[in-house]
Amino acid sequence: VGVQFITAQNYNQYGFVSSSEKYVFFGKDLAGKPFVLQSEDGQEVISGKLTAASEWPYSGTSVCCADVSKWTREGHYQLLVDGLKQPTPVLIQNDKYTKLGSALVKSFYMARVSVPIEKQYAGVYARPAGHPDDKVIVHKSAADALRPEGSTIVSPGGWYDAGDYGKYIVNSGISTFSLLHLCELFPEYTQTIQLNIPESGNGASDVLNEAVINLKWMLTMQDPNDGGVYHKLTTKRFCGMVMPHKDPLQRYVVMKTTAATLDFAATMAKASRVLKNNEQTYTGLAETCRNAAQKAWEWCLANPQVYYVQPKDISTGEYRDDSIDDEWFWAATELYLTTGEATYKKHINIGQQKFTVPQWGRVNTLGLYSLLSCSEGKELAKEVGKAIVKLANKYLANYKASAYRVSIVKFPWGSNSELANEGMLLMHAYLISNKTEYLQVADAAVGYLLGANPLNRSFVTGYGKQPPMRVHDRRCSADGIDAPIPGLLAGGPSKQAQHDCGKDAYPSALPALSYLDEECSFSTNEVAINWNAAASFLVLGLDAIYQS
Ligand code: G3I
Ligand code: 9MR
Repeated sequence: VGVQFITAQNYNQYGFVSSSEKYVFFGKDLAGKPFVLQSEDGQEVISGKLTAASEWPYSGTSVCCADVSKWTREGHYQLLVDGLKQPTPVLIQNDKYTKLGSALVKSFYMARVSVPIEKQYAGVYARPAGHPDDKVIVHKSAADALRPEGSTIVSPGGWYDAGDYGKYIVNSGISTFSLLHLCELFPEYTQTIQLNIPESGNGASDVLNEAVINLKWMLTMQDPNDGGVYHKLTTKRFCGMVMPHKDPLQRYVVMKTTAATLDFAATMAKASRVLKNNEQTYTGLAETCRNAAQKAWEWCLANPQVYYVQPKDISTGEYRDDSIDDEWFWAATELYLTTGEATYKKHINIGQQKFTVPQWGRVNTLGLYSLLSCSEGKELAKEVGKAIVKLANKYLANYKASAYRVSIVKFPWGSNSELANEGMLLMHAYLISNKTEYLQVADAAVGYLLGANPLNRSFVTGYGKQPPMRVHDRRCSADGIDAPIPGLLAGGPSKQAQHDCGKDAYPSALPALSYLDEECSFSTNEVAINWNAAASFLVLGLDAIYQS
């Protein structure tokens, strides 16, 4: 199968921010050609030459670029390149990233479970309530004397995980954290974000209001008898491509695990700190979260190595993780920052951790982010700063060496979220060092996600010239509306499950080109809360910094 490289220009289709680096990429045949940037009335504003071409091994394509970074004035422009008939429209945005970031967070409202999604908030995407989750069966793997197999628990609310209708604690942890962290790091800015959700105007920020939806569900997943937390709430198998209220399958809570309970503890402890500043709106919730976190921690001390094992009769998402030193670190850190108690502090072993770009199963760096943003973490600031900058420098180097000026070099399942998390890391390096080059790498991640990539497409539904139209999402497939729910980030190119659309369906064996905008492509075109949460942080975090 031939590689379809679109020689047309690849660039941020949403629009550049005035202060960001602005690159427009072209095929190698245009290397060195002169270009001019013109305003709408035909006036030349800057001119220059395209760079020499260089190859991006992940797409096997060679590109050069026009660098129009030095032009910062907002407006609509045209980029004309010698030898190219079509001009490239270039937009420098007035509204920075507020609209895009808000849409990314608004998608969490659209994914709410157990409540109707109402017209006044969701327009054409309004739908009846799905999954009441008021009689969830305790699966054999989760049964004990007080909650025997077949008994039921009440666990409504929260968000659907992804294109499926499961609710998974491990993935909820990092997703909820990312929204909470935005609130903790940028409290004044997040107050200005308006999502038009039922809670809007209640005094708390809408980003927090949305996070609280999932937090409240997470609380119901803790067994009050012992503090342990169920790994997931799920059907035995994935249902068909039907609307939420049409899913006929029985739901279960499955197995308590140490990973889920630690992620729960970390998220609850983090939430407790943020909610403390919102007592008026959420009276008592901060304390509830803190107590739940401590109880979860106690369960983990008594059950330190209970790893998830998928029961034979269950085939939905696993979120299995057998190396949980990073979960211990994260939970201990958040609990220490919330309580100030020495018993947690002694588990904060920065020197013994191998820090990585966060993902659902790699969470220790989330603890570093929290240490950085709390005054209680000050005494560790130097060590924390060093660890973050060391890791960030790897991605800065990737960016500098990249033909597409982007830090991504790996394309696992959800590669787009890998990149969003890299951007989130680089933003923290910027906050520590004040070096703008870190910020540029983060901004370039937005550029790639919105079109500066060899596929020449945006990966966010509803945004950019060529956005995903056929995401793997049951709601989007079954609602009878052509355009998918807006503000969803597609997982992105990956070779991890190229069988999902049948043999030879993918256009290329190269990782960055291994993407299909097809419903069958759950390995590249599904949506998921952890991916949207990382993108939300990236886009709104940059917006907060640009506006400060
Ligand atoms: O941990 C190994 C690592 O040791 C190895 O080097 C690497 C090489 O491929 O693989 C790693 O495991 C990968 C794992 O994610 C952890 O990163 C698996 O190959 C990979 O298949 C797995 O993908 C996960 C996928 O579910 C399949 O289980 C994605 O991260 C995860 O985001 C995705 O999550 C699904 C839920 O299960 C169900 N709901 C939808 C959601 C999104 O697709
Ligand atoms: O829809 C499911 C998606 O949420 C998961 O990420 C994916 C991998 O576990 O599986 C999808 O479900 C498919 C199943 O694995 C195989 N049969 C087809 C299902 C829907 O396309």
